[in-house]
Amino acid sequence: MGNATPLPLYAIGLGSNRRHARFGDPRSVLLAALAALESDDIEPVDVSPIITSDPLGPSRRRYANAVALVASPLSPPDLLDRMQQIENSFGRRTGQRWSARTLDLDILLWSGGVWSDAMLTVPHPALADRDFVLGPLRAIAPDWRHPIRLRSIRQLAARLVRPKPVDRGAARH
Ligand code: PH2
Ligand code: MG
Ligand code: MG
Repeated sequence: MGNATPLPLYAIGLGSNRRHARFGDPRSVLLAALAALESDDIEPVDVSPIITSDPLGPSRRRYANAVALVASPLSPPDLLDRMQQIENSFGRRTGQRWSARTLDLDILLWSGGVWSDAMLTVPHPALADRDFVLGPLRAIAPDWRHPIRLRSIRQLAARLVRPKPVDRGAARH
């Protein structure tokens, strides 16, 4: 195969708020996860800075979060499958939604646009509401256009920092 057709591009969100016995603190977990992602058919293109963020939801531990851009011929379900294998190899326990986790890998965006089935929705449905996602994503893909919101990541990030009056509770009907 020649390289005339560009490979699909994915933005992957990484999160951790638990130490790993071998890799160490959440930041080190993310670095180890990035190394684990790289393979014959997953090529890292760019990685954001790693940030720390307050937990959204019931967990009390702070998170390390980052976003990676990867090029891969895998379909969204096949990439998800690989990411879940990596989560499991890092000791992720399933079942408790939003509990403290050693490693969470989410498909955020796909250059193919929209994917929706029983297992997977791309873009990630909460992408535009989370600054621990939009911040790192803006650092590496500010001009990527959200295929449903029809706004760039830069625009979505700016909107989150300065909510429009209509977004505030008092203005809701
Ligand atoms: N992930 C969650 C729930 N809450 N909070 C932060 N700060 N970062 C996360 O990655 C995160 C969260 C569920 O995946
Ligand atoms: Mg997840
Ligand atoms: Mg998640």
